[in-house]
Amino acid sequence: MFTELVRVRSLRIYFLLLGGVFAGLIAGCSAPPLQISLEASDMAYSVVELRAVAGQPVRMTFLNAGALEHDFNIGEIKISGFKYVEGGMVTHEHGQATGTAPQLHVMAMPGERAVAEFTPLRAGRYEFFCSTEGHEQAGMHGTLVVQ
Ligand SMILES: [Cu+2]
Repeated sequence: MFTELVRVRSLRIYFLLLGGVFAGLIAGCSAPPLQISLEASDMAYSVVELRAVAGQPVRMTFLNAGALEHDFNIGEIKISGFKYVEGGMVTHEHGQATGTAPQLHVMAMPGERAVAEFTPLRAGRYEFFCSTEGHEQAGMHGTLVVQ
């Protein structure tokens, strides 16, 4: 009776372990996030072109090395699963330069960094820009190429 209980219990633990292994395998099958980074200073981005792959998650590190407020925006892009992994602000005044809220928006306060994850869904060339007034015109823009 007691040994049977022990056997059932160890079987249950065995299946729990097996389940954990399978969950790990399934998680391992999805592509790891592509690491990209962009640094903003007053008044330039560190790169003018970023690259990603449609369907592959992107982990983007956005560092604001300037003394002014900078962000990263793409007006029209199909993405899924946007989330901040570190830092970032969900609500702040943005879109002032364009008048419409961008579909992809990552921001960091001066001297801070934000890490965001998202998955671009379609291949294409997407213009990115800083939405702080006058910054795009001053040269804070570039292209995200999704293959
Ligand atoms: Cu800016």
